[in-house]
Amino acid sequence: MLTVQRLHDLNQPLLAEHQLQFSYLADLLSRRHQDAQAVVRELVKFQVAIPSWALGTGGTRFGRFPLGGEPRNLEEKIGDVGLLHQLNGSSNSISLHIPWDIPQDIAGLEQLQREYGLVIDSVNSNTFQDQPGQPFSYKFGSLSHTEQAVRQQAIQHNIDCINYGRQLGARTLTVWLADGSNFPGQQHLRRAYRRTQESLAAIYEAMPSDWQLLIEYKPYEPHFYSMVIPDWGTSYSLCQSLGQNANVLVDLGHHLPNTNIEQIVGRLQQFGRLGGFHFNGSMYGDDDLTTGSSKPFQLFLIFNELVDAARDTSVTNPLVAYMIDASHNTKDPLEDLLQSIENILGAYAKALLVDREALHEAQETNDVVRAEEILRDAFLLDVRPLVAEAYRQSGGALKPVAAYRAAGVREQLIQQRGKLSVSTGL
Ligand SMILES: [Mn+2]
Repeated sequence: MLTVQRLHDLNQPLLAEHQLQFSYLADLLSRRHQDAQAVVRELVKFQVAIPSWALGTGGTRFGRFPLGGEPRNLEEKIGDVGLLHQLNGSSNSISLHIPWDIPQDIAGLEQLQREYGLVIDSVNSNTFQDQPGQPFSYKFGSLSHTEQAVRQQAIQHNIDCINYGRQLGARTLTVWLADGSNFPGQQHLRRAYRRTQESLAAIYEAMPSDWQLLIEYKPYEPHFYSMVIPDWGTSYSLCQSLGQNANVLVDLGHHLPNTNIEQIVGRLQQFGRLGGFHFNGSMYGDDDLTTGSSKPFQLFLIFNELVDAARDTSVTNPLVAYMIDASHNTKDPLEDLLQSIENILGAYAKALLVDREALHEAQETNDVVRAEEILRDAFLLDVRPLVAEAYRQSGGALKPVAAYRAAGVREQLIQQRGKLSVSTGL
């Protein structure tokens, strides 16, 4: 952990320039009848959960190149997220993966969470790999498996996840199914769906009434001929069949190239079924790159839909749970997460600054060019002073990545945990 004094000292030399940039932008915005402080307040409120599996190097199926100082247990993972939260004030929650991070000392973990000002927001089940000592294999599926005993084992694992989560105050279970088939004819497509629906219903039944079940979809991988839940339509139909507390989770990397993700986001909000987000960056598929690294305009357009729906009183979508789901092989994972959050906040700030009334008018009068120009005006604005001001108001660093480096955090972590420590995850 950095001391308050250390953060203050790191900010001090940057402060004068920051204030100059912020007041210039605030002045510019007020001429457009927009309130910079109101945007900053929204940014300060915005929180993204950090997954317990993103704190070590990962990211490829072929090899890992640990950089040292990776967290060796859940307690150290909470410490890493606490540090991120200290630097940017935007990562106050953790998404737990079971069984990679089964909580042991509940009282100790709660104490740690309080110290760092963190909550455990969700638990993620894993039926995409076999665990040591597990009676049945998931090689041919889990919740959709042809054999009842395998399905029952997978259902019970999800119920166990709920029970772990309850002890730590979580209220969300996220299910991503790797079930599917690799060859035509391998799996009966309709029966696989029906079995999945029945298994999910059993999990939903066991879930406390103040919890929500988030169902993720993915078009391919690990199975390449068919996935049982390949698209948002399948997720949506499953949620509808389960009840009010089941909602769709959109993972940005889980789409075929060029899919219009912002439209999916808009549709799900229209139906009141957008439950959560997994942020990451994608060039081709589930690449798990830094959020917003290669497609910042797409990220902005997604936030534009989120802000638009949030301001539309006819939309009754539940509160959306924001999480990062990425894992990196070439970057320091903590720096990667700081960059992701910075890009997310930037996209959100720009979406908040879209002149929504003018856009509405342009759309309704079919003024194509004006509508596009309004979006571009907001997108091309340099909102970094707003994001930095949000960090500052949260007690964080004006430039989190630079502060992380200047404070020598990784070097300290290597000293404490060793060069060879390897975090659980993929
Ligand atoms: Mn995901």
